[in-house]
Amino acid sequence: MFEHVTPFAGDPILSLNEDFQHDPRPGKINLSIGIYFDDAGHIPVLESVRRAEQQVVARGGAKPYLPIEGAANFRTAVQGLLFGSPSEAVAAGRVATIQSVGSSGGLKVGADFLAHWFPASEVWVSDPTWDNHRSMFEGAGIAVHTYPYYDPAGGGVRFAEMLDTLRGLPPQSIVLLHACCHNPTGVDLSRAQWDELIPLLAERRLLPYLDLAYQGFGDGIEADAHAVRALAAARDVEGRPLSFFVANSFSKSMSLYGERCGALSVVCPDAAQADCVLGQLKFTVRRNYSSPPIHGGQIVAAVLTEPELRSLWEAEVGAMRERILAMRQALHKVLKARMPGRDFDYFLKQRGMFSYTGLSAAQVDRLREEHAVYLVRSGRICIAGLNSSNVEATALAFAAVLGS
Ligand code: KET
Repeated sequence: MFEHVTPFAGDPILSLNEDFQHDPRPGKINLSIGIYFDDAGHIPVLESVRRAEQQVVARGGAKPYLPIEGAANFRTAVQGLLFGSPSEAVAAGRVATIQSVGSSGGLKVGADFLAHWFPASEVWVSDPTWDNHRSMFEGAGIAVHTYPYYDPAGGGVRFAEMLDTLRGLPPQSIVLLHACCHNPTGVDLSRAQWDELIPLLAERRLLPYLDLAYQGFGDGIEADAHAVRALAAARDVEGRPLSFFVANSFSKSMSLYGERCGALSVVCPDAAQADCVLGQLKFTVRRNYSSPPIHGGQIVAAVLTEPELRSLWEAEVGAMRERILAMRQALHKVLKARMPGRDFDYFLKQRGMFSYTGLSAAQVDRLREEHAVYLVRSGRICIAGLNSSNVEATALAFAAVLGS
Protein backbone atom coordinates (compact mmCIF):
# COMPACT_ATOMS: atom_id res chain seq x y z
CA MET A 1 0.00 0.00 0.00
CA PHE A 2 2.61 2.53 1.02
CA GLU A 3 5.47 1.45 -1.27
CA HIS A 4 5.35 4.80 -3.05
CA VAL A 5 5.71 6.85 0.14
CA THR A 6 9.16 8.39 0.30
CA PRO A 7 11.08 8.95 3.55
CA PHE A 8 10.89 12.35 5.24
CA ALA A 9 14.26 14.07 4.97
CA GLY A 10 13.71 15.55 8.43
CA ASP A 11 13.26 19.16 9.46
CA PRO A 12 16.50 21.17 9.47
CA ILE A 13 15.80 22.52 12.95
CA LEU A 14 13.78 19.87 14.76
CA SER A 15 15.87 16.91 13.51
CA LEU A 16 19.05 18.62 14.63
CA ASN A 17 17.56 19.13 18.06
CA GLU A 18 16.78 15.39 18.20
CA ASP A 19 20.32 14.51 17.10
CA PHE A 20 21.58 16.67 19.94
CA GLN A 21 19.47 14.76 22.48
CA HIS A 22 21.03 11.49 21.28
CA ASP A 23 24.61 12.77 21.34
CA PRO A 24 26.33 10.98 24.27
CA ARG A 25 29.25 13.45 24.54
CA PRO A 26 29.41 15.31 27.87
CA GLY A 27 29.72 19.07 27.46
CA LYS A 28 27.69 19.11 24.24
CA ILE A 29 26.19 22.52 23.48
CA ASN A 30 22.79 23.05 21.84
CA LEU A 31 22.53 26.29 19.87
CA SER A 32 20.22 24.80 17.26
CA ILE A 33 16.56 25.27 18.10
CA GLY A 34 14.95 28.60 18.98
CA ILE A 35 14.29 27.82 22.61
CA TYR A 36 15.23 30.04 25.53
CA PHE A 37 17.33 28.19 28.09
CA ASP A 38 18.25 29.74 31.44
CA ASP A 39 21.77 30.12 32.76
CA ALA A 40 21.64 26.56 34.12
CA GLY A 41 20.79 25.30 30.65
CA HIS A 42 17.17 24.49 31.48
CA ILE A 43 13.94 25.55 29.79
CA PRO A 44 12.52 27.80 32.52
CA VAL A 45 9.06 27.62 34.02
CA LEU A 46 8.29 31.31 34.46
CA GLU A 47 7.04 32.17 37.94
CA SER A 48 4.16 34.18 36.42
CA VAL A 49 3.20 31.14 34.35
CA ARG A 50 3.55 28.75 37.29
CA ARG A 51 1.19 30.86 39.39
CA ALA A 52 -1.27 31.30 36.53
CA GLU A 53 -1.29 27.56 35.94
CA GLN A 54 -1.99 26.90 39.63
CA GLN A 55 -5.00 29.17 39.37
CA VAL A 56 -6.24 27.45 36.24
CA VAL A 57 -5.88 24.03 37.85
CA ALA A 58 -7.48 25.22 41.12
CA ARG A 59 -10.50 26.53 39.19
CA GLY A 60 -10.96 23.02 37.83
CA GLY A 61 -14.20 22.60 36.01
CA ALA A 62 -15.33 20.71 32.98
CA LYS A 63 -13.47 20.64 29.70
CA PRO A 64 -16.01 21.54 27.04
CA TYR A 65 -14.97 22.31 23.49
CA LEU A 66 -13.86 25.89 23.18
CA PRO A 67 -15.57 27.94 20.49
CA ILE A 68 -13.90 27.43 17.10
CA GLU A 69 -12.20 30.82 17.40
CA GLY A 70 -10.89 30.08 20.91
CA ALA A 71 -11.55 31.50 24.36
CA ALA A 72 -12.94 35.04 24.46
CA ASN A 73 -10.72 36.14 27.38
CA PHE A 74 -7.61 34.89 25.57
CA ARG A 75 -8.54 36.64 22.32
CA THR A 76 -9.26 39.95 24.03
CA ALA A 77 -6.03 39.77 26.03
CA VAL A 78 -4.02 39.05 22.88
CA GLN A 79 -5.55 42.03 21.11
CA GLY A 80 -4.50 44.26 24.00
CA LEU A 81 -0.96 42.91 23.96
CA LEU A 82 -0.54 43.34 20.21
CA PHE A 83 -2.40 46.55 19.49
CA GLY A 84 -1.97 48.32 22.84
CA SER A 85 -4.79 49.87 24.75
CA PRO A 86 -6.63 51.87 23.82
CA SER A 87 -6.49 50.79 20.19
CA GLU A 88 -8.65 52.39 17.54
CA ALA A 89 -8.58 49.20 15.41
CA VAL A 90 -9.72 46.98 18.28
CA ALA A 91 -12.33 49.48 19.50
CA ALA A 92 -13.73 49.73 15.96
CA GLY A 93 -14.17 45.95 15.90
CA ARG A 94 -12.06 45.63 12.80
CA VAL A 95 -9.61 43.03 14.15
CA ALA A 96 -10.54 39.37 13.70
CA THR A 97 -8.52 37.27 16.19
CA ILE A 98 -8.52 33.53 16.65
CA GLN A 99 -6.64 31.50 19.25
CA SER A 100 -4.35 29.15 17.35
CA VAL A 101 -2.32 26.01 17.96
CA GLY A 102 1.00 27.79 18.39
CA SER A 103 1.73 30.64 16.04
CA SER A 104 2.53 27.96 13.46
CA GLY A 105 -1.14 26.97 13.56
CA GLY A 106 -2.13 30.60 13.09
CA LEU A 107 0.31 31.11 10.21
CA LYS A 108 -1.09 28.07 8.43
CA VAL A 109 -4.75 28.97 8.99
CA GLY A 110 -3.97 32.42 7.58
CA ALA A 111 -2.20 30.84 4.60
CA ASP A 112 -5.16 28.52 3.94
CA PHE A 113 -7.53 31.49 4.15
CA LEU A 114 -5.40 33.44 1.67
CA ALA A 115 -5.13 30.50 -0.73
CA HIS A 116 -8.92 30.36 -0.87
CA TRP A 117 -9.87 34.06 -0.91
CA PHE A 118 -6.86 35.45 -2.78
CA PRO A 119 -6.16 32.63 -5.24
CA ALA A 120 -4.09 34.86 -7.50
CA SER A 121 -1.83 36.09 -4.69
CA GLU A 122 1.69 34.78 -4.15
CA VAL A 123 3.88 35.34 -1.13
CA TRP A 124 7.27 37.02 -0.76
CA VAL A 125 9.42 36.11 2.22
CA SER A 126 12.72 37.62 3.32
CA ASP A 127 15.96 36.12 2.03
CA PRO A 128 16.66 34.29 4.30
CA THR A 129 13.72 33.43 6.53
CA TRP A 130 12.56 30.73 8.95
CA ASP A 131 12.48 27.58 6.77
CA ASN A 132 8.97 26.69 7.84
CA HIS A 133 7.51 29.87 6.33
CA ARG A 134 8.19 28.49 2.89
CA SER A 135 6.86 25.05 3.84
CA MET A 136 3.66 26.38 5.31
CA PHE A 137 2.76 28.64 2.39
CA GLU A 138 3.73 26.00 -0.16
CA GLY A 139 1.68 23.52 1.86
CA ALA A 140 -1.27 25.87 1.45
CA GLY A 141 -0.70 25.88 -2.32
CA ILE A 142 0.73 29.40 -2.49
CA ALA A 143 3.85 30.09 -4.59
CA VAL A 144 6.71 31.43 -2.45
CA HIS A 145 9.31 33.98 -3.61
CA THR A 146 11.94 35.96 -1.75
CA TYR A 147 12.72 39.65 -1.41
CA PRO A 148 16.31 40.79 -0.68
CA TYR A 149 16.85 41.20 3.04
CA TYR A 150 20.11 40.25 4.71
CA ASP A 151 23.36 41.78 3.52
CA PRO A 152 26.16 39.31 4.33
CA ALA A 153 28.84 41.86 3.45
CA GLY A 154 27.73 44.67 5.75
CA GLY A 155 25.61 42.66 8.18
CA GLY A 156 22.61 44.97 7.72
CA VAL A 157 19.44 44.97 5.63
CA ARG A 158 19.54 45.42 1.84
CA PHE A 159 16.77 47.92 2.35
CA ALA A 160 16.84 49.75 -0.97
CA GLU A 161 16.78 46.45 -2.87
CA MET A 162 14.02 45.16 -0.63
CA LEU A 163 11.88 48.21 -1.41
CA ASP A 164 12.66 47.95 -5.13
CA THR A 165 11.45 44.37 -5.20
CA LEU A 166 8.30 45.12 -3.24
CA ARG A 167 7.55 48.13 -5.44
CA GLY A 168 7.43 45.82 -8.46
CA LEU A 169 4.95 43.28 -7.03
CA PRO A 170 1.38 42.91 -8.27
CA PRO A 171 -1.30 44.36 -5.95
CA GLN A 172 -2.51 41.93 -3.25
CA SER A 173 0.82 40.13 -3.17
CA ILE A 174 1.47 38.80 0.33
CA VAL A 175 4.60 40.13 2.05
CA LEU A 176 5.78 38.14 5.03
CA LEU A 177 7.62 40.34 7.54
CA HIS A 178 9.28 39.53 10.86
CA ALA A 179 7.89 42.07 13.32
CA CYS A 180 11.03 41.83 15.50
CA CYS A 181 13.98 39.53 16.24
CA HIS A 182 14.37 38.35 12.65
CA ASN A 183 14.82 34.59 12.36
CA PRO A 184 17.47 33.53 11.36
CA THR A 185 19.60 36.68 11.11
CA GLY A 186 18.80 38.76 14.19
CA VAL A 187 18.83 41.80 11.90
CA ASP A 188 15.68 43.91 12.23
CA LEU A 189 14.27 46.86 10.35
CA SER A 190 14.73 50.14 12.21
CA ARG A 191 11.71 52.28 13.04
CA ALA A 192 12.73 54.68 10.27
CA GLN A 193 12.75 51.75 7.84
CA TRP A 194 9.29 50.60 8.94
CA ASP A 195 8.13 54.18 8.43
CA GLU A 196 9.38 54.05 4.88
CA LEU A 197 8.15 50.53 4.16
CA ILE A 198 4.57 50.91 5.38
CA PRO A 199 3.51 53.70 2.94
CA LEU A 200 4.97 51.61 0.11
CA LEU A 201 2.92 48.58 1.20
CA ALA A 202 -0.15 50.82 1.27
CA GLU A 203 0.52 52.49 -2.04
CA ARG A 204 1.20 49.19 -3.84
CA ARG A 205 -1.85 47.56 -2.17
CA LEU A 206 0.24 44.72 -0.81
CA LEU A 207 -0.93 42.39 1.96
CA PRO A 208 1.51 42.46 4.89
CA TYR A 209 1.68 39.29 6.98
CA LEU A 210 3.58 39.83 10.24
CA ASP A 211 5.16 37.02 12.21
CA LEU A 212 5.66 38.06 15.84
CA ALA A 213 7.20 35.04 17.57
CA TYR A 214 9.67 36.82 19.88
CA GLN A 215 7.77 39.72 21.43
CA GLY A 216 9.82 41.08 24.33
CA PHE A 217 13.14 39.54 23.27
CA GLY A 218 14.17 42.46 21.08
CA ASP A 219 13.77 45.86 22.71
CA GLY A 220 10.82 45.17 25.03
CA ILE A 221 7.23 43.93 24.95
CA GLU A 222 5.76 47.26 23.82
CA ALA A 223 8.64 48.29 21.57
CA ASP A 224 8.56 44.95 19.75
CA ALA A 225 4.91 45.53 18.80
CA HIS A 226 5.86 48.68 16.88
CA ALA A 227 5.27 47.19 13.43
CA VAL A 228 1.81 45.90 14.42
CA ARG A 229 0.76 49.27 15.80
CA ALA A 230 2.25 51.28 12.96
CA LEU A 231 0.42 49.14 10.39
CA ALA A 232 -2.82 49.41 12.38
CA ALA A 233 -2.51 53.20 12.36
CA ALA A 234 -1.60 53.44 8.67
CA ARG A 235 -4.05 54.45 5.95
CA ASP A 236 -4.12 53.68 2.24
CA VAL A 237 -4.16 56.29 -0.53
CA GLU A 238 -7.94 56.71 -0.13
CA GLY A 239 -7.58 57.22 3.61
CA ARG A 240 -8.88 53.76 4.52
CA PRO A 241 -7.20 51.54 7.13
CA LEU A 242 -4.75 48.95 5.82
CA SER A 243 -5.53 45.25 5.89
CA PHE A 244 -2.88 42.93 7.31
CA PHE A 245 -2.26 39.68 9.15
CA VAL A 246 -0.31 39.07 12.34
CA ALA A 247 0.49 35.67 13.80
CA ASN A 248 1.91 35.82 17.31
CA SER A 249 3.36 33.25 19.66
CA PHE A 250 3.66 32.64 23.40
CA SER A 251 6.06 29.72 22.96
CA LYS A 252 9.14 31.83 23.69
CA SER A 253 7.82 34.84 25.60
CA MET A 254 6.05 32.63 28.17
CA SER A 255 8.21 29.53 27.74
CA LEU A 256 5.08 27.58 26.81
CA TYR A 257 6.41 25.73 23.76
CA GLY A 258 4.54 22.46 24.18
CA GLU A 259 1.27 24.10 25.20
CA ARG A 260 1.03 25.45 21.63
CA CYS A 261 -0.28 28.94 22.41
CA GLY A 262 -0.58 31.51 19.67
CA ALA A 263 -3.05 33.63 17.77
CA LEU A 264 -3.82 34.91 14.32
CA SER A 265 -5.25 38.41 13.94
CA VAL A 266 -6.49 39.85 10.68
CA VAL A 267 -6.84 43.62 10.69
CA CYS A 268 -9.59 44.76 8.33
CA PRO A 269 -10.80 48.15 7.08
CA ASP A 270 -14.06 47.89 9.03
CA ALA A 271 -16.07 45.72 11.43
CA ALA A 272 -18.32 44.25 8.72
CA GLN A 273 -15.32 42.85 6.85
CA ALA A 274 -13.76 41.65 10.11
CA ASP A 275 -16.96 39.67 10.88
CA CYS A 276 -16.80 37.91 7.53
CA VAL A 277 -13.07 37.26 7.85
CA LEU A 278 -13.53 35.83 11.35
CA GLY A 279 -16.30 33.58 10.04
CA GLN A 280 -14.09 32.25 7.26
CA LEU A 281 -11.16 31.73 9.63
CA LYS A 282 -13.54 29.67 11.78
CA PHE A 283 -14.55 27.64 8.74
CA THR A 284 -10.85 26.98 8.01
CA VAL A 285 -10.21 25.89 11.61
CA ARG A 286 -13.30 23.69 11.74
CA ARG A 287 -12.08 21.77 8.72
CA ASN A 288 -8.62 21.31 10.21
CA TYR A 289 -8.70 20.71 13.96
CA SER A 290 -12.16 22.04 14.89
CA SER A 291 -11.18 24.15 17.91
CA PRO A 292 -8.07 24.94 19.97
CA PRO A 293 -7.13 23.39 23.34
CA ILE A 294 -8.13 25.10 26.60
CA HIS A 295 -5.29 24.77 29.08
CA GLY A 296 -2.39 26.83 27.73
CA GLY A 297 -4.63 29.63 26.49
CA GLN A 298 -6.11 30.06 29.95
CA ILE A 299 -2.62 30.35 31.43
CA VAL A 300 -1.76 33.05 28.88
CA ALA A 301 -5.01 34.90 29.55
CA ALA A 302 -4.37 34.92 33.31
CA VAL A 303 -0.79 36.17 32.90
CA LEU A 304 -1.85 38.95 30.56
CA THR A 305 -4.92 40.15 32.45
CA GLU A 306 -4.12 39.84 36.15
CA PRO A 307 -2.06 42.90 37.08
CA GLU A 308 0.24 41.09 39.52
CA LEU A 309 1.00 38.25 37.13
CA ARG A 310 1.36 40.69 34.27
CA SER A 311 4.02 42.78 35.96
CA LEU A 312 5.83 39.66 37.12
CA TRP A 313 5.82 38.36 33.55
CA GLU A 314 7.08 41.67 32.17
CA ALA A 315 9.99 41.54 34.60
CA GLU A 316 10.71 37.92 33.67
CA VAL A 317 10.72 38.71 29.94
CA GLY A 318 13.04 41.64 30.70
CA ALA A 319 15.42 39.29 32.54
CA MET A 320 15.43 36.83 29.63
CA ARG A 321 16.19 39.66 27.21
CA GLU A 322 19.02 40.92 29.43
CA ARG A 323 20.52 37.46 29.73
CA ILE A 324 20.57 37.09 25.95
CA LEU A 325 22.33 40.46 25.67
CA ALA A 326 24.87 39.43 28.30
CA MET A 327 25.60 36.23 26.34
CA ARG A 328 26.06 38.25 23.15
CA GLN A 329 28.63 40.37 24.97
CA ALA A 330 30.40 37.38 26.53
CA LEU A 331 30.70 35.57 23.20
CA HIS A 332 31.91 38.74 21.51
CA LYS A 333 34.52 39.35 24.21
CA VAL A 334 36.18 35.93 23.99
CA LEU A 335 36.11 35.86 20.19
CA LYS A 336 37.56 39.34 19.92
CA ALA A 337 40.37 38.43 22.28
CA ARG A 338 41.15 35.23 20.33
CA MET A 339 40.87 36.77 16.85
CA PRO A 340 41.52 40.51 17.14
CA GLY A 341 41.73 40.95 13.37
CA ARG A 342 38.18 39.82 12.80
CA ASP A 343 34.96 41.79 13.22
CA PHE A 344 32.49 40.16 15.61
CA ASP A 345 30.45 43.30 16.31
CA TYR A 346 27.47 41.74 14.59
CA PHE A 347 26.86 39.71 17.75
CA LEU A 348 26.24 42.99 19.56
CA LYS A 349 24.14 44.62 16.86
CA GLN A 350 21.78 41.72 16.17
CA ARG A 351 18.62 41.38 18.24
CA GLY A 352 16.64 38.53 19.75
CA MET A 353 17.50 34.89 20.12
CA PHE A 354 19.40 34.42 16.91
CA SER A 355 22.64 35.48 15.33
CA TYR A 356 23.79 34.76 11.84
CA THR A 357 27.45 33.84 12.18
CA GLY A 358 28.40 33.57 8.53
CA LEU A 359 29.87 30.12 9.30
CA SER A 360 29.65 27.81 6.29
CA ALA A 361 27.80 24.50 6.37
CA ALA A 362 31.18 22.73 6.40
CA GLN A 363 32.28 24.79 9.42
CA VAL A 364 28.97 24.05 11.15
CA ASP A 365 29.56 20.33 10.53
CA ARG A 366 33.03 20.59 12.06
CA LEU A 367 31.64 22.35 15.10
CA ARG A 368 29.21 19.50 15.62
CA GLU A 369 31.62 16.66 14.84
CA GLU A 370 34.77 17.96 16.52
CA HIS A 371 33.40 20.19 19.30
CA ALA A 372 29.83 18.89 20.00
CA VAL A 373 28.49 22.40 19.33
CA TYR A 374 25.18 22.22 17.46
CA LEU A 375 23.87 24.96 15.21
CA VAL A 376 21.67 25.08 12.14
CA ARG A 377 23.61 24.56 8.89
CA SER A 378 22.73 28.05 7.69
CA GLY A 379 25.15 29.31 10.35
CA ARG A 380 22.37 30.55 12.64
CA ILE A 381 23.03 30.20 16.35
CA CYS A 382 20.53 30.45 19.15
CA ILE A 383 22.21 32.82 21.59
CA ALA A 384 19.69 31.77 24.25
CA GLY A 385 21.39 28.35 24.34
CA LEU A 386 24.56 29.98 25.70
CA ASN A 387 25.19 30.27 29.44
CA SER A 388 28.00 31.23 31.78
CA SER A 389 29.30 27.63 31.76
CA ASN A 390 29.40 27.06 27.99
CA VAL A 391 29.96 30.46 26.38
CA GLU A 392 33.73 30.30 26.59
CA ALA A 393 33.89 26.77 25.18
CA THR A 394 31.59 27.88 22.37
CA ALA A 395 33.76 30.88 21.54
CA LEU A 396 36.90 28.74 21.55
CA ALA A 397 35.27 26.18 19.27
CA PHE A 398 34.22 28.97 16.89
CA ALA A 399 37.72 30.40 16.91
CA ALA A 400 39.20 26.93 16.23
CA VAL A 401 36.93 26.44 13.23
CA LEU A 402 37.38 29.97 11.91
CA GLY A 403 41.13 29.96 12.37
CA SER A 404 41.91 26.80 10.43
N1 KET B 1 7.66 32.07 13.65
C1 KET B 1 8.99 32.17 13.76
C2 KET B 1 9.70 33.30 13.12
C3 KET B 1 9.68 31.18 14.49
O1 KET B 1 10.98 31.32 14.61
C4 KET B 1 8.98 30.13 15.09
C5 KET B 1 9.70 29.06 15.80
C6 KET B 1 7.59 30.09 14.96
C7 KET B 1 6.96 31.09 14.23
C8 KET B 1 6.75 29.01 15.53
O2 KET B 1 6.48 29.15 16.87
P1 KET B 1 5.25 28.40 17.58
O3 KET B 1 5.84 27.56 18.64
O4 KET B 1 4.53 27.58 16.55
O5 KET B 1 4.38 29.50 18.11
N2 KET B 1 10.94 28.86 15.62
C9 KET B 1 11.85 27.92 16.29
C10 KET B 1 11.30 26.55 16.51
C11 KET B 1 10.79 25.90 15.27
O6 KET B 1 11.48 25.85 14.24
O7 KET B 1 9.63 25.43 15.35
C12 KET B 1 13.19 27.92 15.55
O8 KET B 1 13.34 28.62 14.54
O9 KET B 1 14.11 27.22 16.00
